[in-house]
Amino acid sequence: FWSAVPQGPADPILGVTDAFKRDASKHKINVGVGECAYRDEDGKPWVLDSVRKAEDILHEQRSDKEYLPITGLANFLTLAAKLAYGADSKPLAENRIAVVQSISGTGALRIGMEFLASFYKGPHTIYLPDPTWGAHPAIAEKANLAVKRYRYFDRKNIGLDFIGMKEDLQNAEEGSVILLHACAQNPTGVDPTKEQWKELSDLIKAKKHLAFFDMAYQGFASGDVDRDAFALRYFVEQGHQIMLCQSFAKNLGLYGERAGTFSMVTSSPEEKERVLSQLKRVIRPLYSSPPLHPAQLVATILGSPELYQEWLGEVKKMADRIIAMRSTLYDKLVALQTPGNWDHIKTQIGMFSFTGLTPEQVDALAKSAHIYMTKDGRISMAGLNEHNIDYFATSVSKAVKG
Ligand code: PLP
Ligand code: TYF
Repeated sequence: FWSAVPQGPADPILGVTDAFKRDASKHKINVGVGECAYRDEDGKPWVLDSVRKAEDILHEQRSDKEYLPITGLANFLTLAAKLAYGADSKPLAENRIAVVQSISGTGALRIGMEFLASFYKGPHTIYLPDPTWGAHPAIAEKANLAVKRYRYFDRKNIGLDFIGMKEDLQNAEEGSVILLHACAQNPTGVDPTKEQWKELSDLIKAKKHLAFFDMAYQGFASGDVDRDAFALRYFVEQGHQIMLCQSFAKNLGLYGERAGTFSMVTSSPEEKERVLSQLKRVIRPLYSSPPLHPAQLVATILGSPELYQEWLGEVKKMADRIIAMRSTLYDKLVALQTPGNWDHIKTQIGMFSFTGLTPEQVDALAKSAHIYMTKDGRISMAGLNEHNIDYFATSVSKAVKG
């Protein structure tokens, strides 16, 4: 039956981890993926205390294992929407946000894009930032949306290409779907400023585009969940009927549990009900209903004042450790008189840094220093810690000096 099935290409991000695993050196460092997950001071995965406590509570509760409704656990949906949109959100109070549980952020993207493909009256073209997370184009194509790119990253100045971005959004056909990373853009670590977000909101509104937010890192950028939701909430305040993919993989450290939501702002409770009825028809043939445990976990934490406060502290701790690593790496590269400007290491936001290292330098680091990162020079700051940062900075400095 299957003799003609060709070997599929390896995931370029996960390939980095394979190479890392094969390397026997004791100095080896993985700042590719695998380490896209947060790591503690000792380079170990960290399960949050708030999550452990929620698991204990759930264990005590001995709840049953009945199916969830197609749209997910009601209490979870309410709490998750409040976290994203803010407790004082107007459309939330007016009961006109349709929210469904999703298989983390990836599943939310698929639900949202399938819904667009079935019901969107505008052009079935989604504009993705260049560059963006590797899975975005594939998810869009599976949902039969045409993919176009808008300029986002200025490789020369290692920062936002705001002029290019505005030009491309301006020139896009009216009513196009624009995917925006809500904060901590993956892979560049470069976000628009508040003022730039305001301009983008005006432009997107004037062009009647639809803003489709991907929020995979709320809290991870600044350590403050409200500050990281600024762009999303501002757009909503300005009357955009946005769509939102929300992931709890990073900010709650629930990677493998697959907790998330997809939501969309509608114009009335009645419209919300119609939209929900169609979201159910997207979900039903995909996986029938979502998993119970991750929703219970998140709802237990967000719904308990004590666990919620504890979790906020833990998000801040993760973000602060990453910010501290940025500053240490910057200081070391400068102290080593590494040619070039390294300001971006400090100014970039979130887990990732686009170092500006060339593919040749990336190769050299793997061969001679056992340091692994993706070909585009992206590093995950979470892969660095007090024990390996000296070696990392010295090796990068050497690679740049050539
Ligand atoms: N969106 C972005 C920008 C991401 O970086 C990721 C994961 O790293 C996701 C979505 C989805 O992740 P998950 O499906 O694990 O929630
Ligand atoms: O960009 C990253 O590194 C994360 C993690 O197949 C990821 O989004 C990457 C690839 C993949 C699954 C997760």
